[in-house]
Amino acid sequence: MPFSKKLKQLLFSRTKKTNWDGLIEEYKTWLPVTSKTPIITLKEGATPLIKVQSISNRIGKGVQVYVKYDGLNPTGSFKDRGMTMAISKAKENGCEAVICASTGNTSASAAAYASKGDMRSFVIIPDGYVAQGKLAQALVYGAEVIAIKGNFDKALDIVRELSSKYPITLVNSVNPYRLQGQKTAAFEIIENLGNAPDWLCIPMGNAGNISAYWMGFQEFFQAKKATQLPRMMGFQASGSAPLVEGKSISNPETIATAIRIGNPVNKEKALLARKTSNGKFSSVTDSEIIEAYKILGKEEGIFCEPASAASVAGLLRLKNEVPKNSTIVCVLTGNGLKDPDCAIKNNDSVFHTGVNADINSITKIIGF
Ligand code: AN7
Repeated sequence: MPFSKKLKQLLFSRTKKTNWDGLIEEYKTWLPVTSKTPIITLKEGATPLIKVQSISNRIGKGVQVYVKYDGLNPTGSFKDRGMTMAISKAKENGCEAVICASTGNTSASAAAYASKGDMRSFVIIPDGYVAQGKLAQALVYGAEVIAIKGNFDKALDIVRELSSKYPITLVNSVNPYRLQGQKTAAFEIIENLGNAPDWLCIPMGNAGNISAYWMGFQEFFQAKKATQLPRMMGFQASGSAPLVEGKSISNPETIATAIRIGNPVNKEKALLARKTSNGKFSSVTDSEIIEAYKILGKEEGIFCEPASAASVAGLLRLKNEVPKNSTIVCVLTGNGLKDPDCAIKNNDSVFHTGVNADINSITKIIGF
């Protein structure tokens, strides 16, 4: 090859891609995007699957438990997977403003991606029931925040009506692009494990995520990228368990405010996932949630939010039903930093305050 050509090649060849470019770029062929879709991304996805020995040990029987730590997405929750899709499609369709109802995480994610895509965002939240970190995010990302005297279910009714009457795109999980983006978490799990797990344990609020995972597992199974399908094990907080009880709850209550939802919009999809996967829905108490939350923090160094710990609490509750030598994945949907109030109230650590700033006082506390 002549030197000039070689030089040209060197100068103009594309640099090797070593960076993760976000889940739409990675899974394009599996998603409803075209070359015309503007990809609005914060490089979400590719979150770690972490073995949690302390949970495996509590179950025994040669069982291996992993957590899919989706709290490591750009805004700290799994919502980013769905939001990159929903906002990219909204942008493609010429939308200028988006709206959602939210227990917190959806609002943070919608606000961030809307800003990235140069759109306005409006978020309706239940006044006083959104964790501080999530509220802080929505405000910093530039959303217009509307806190209502009513719960999430009421807020969702309102945004559904608004978006049907006015030119504003709804980005709750009734938006089908949300579930499309979220299904990629199942793809990543299969790629990491080399197959689907035996059980997938997941918290449920509106039940969008469990429906999305089931879609993802089925698609990879049909494409022969996995030789089995997991049982879909969905968990709700006992004070907020419409899918377990089989009826809407008008005043849902739980410490896990993210899943304080009484009338899940994706109910039918979730029930189908349970049926076709031979899955099971159960409830866990707030104290079981906090117990799992603490174990993950102090024995694994993993800080998740209370709603996420419901997946591990649920697995521990169903311990006796876990098959020998099985592989289980629990989904940790959100980061613990989202809810600092819960963290400070619920831990077993010793916190010495007002300590004199001298070495003797501190030496004494440490116990030398
Ligand atoms: C941490 O942000 O509904 O069953 O408005 O934030 O798909 O609803 C949050 C839900 C689990 C439940 N874990 O997921 C909202 C919202 C965390 C969450 C769920 C949520 P879905």
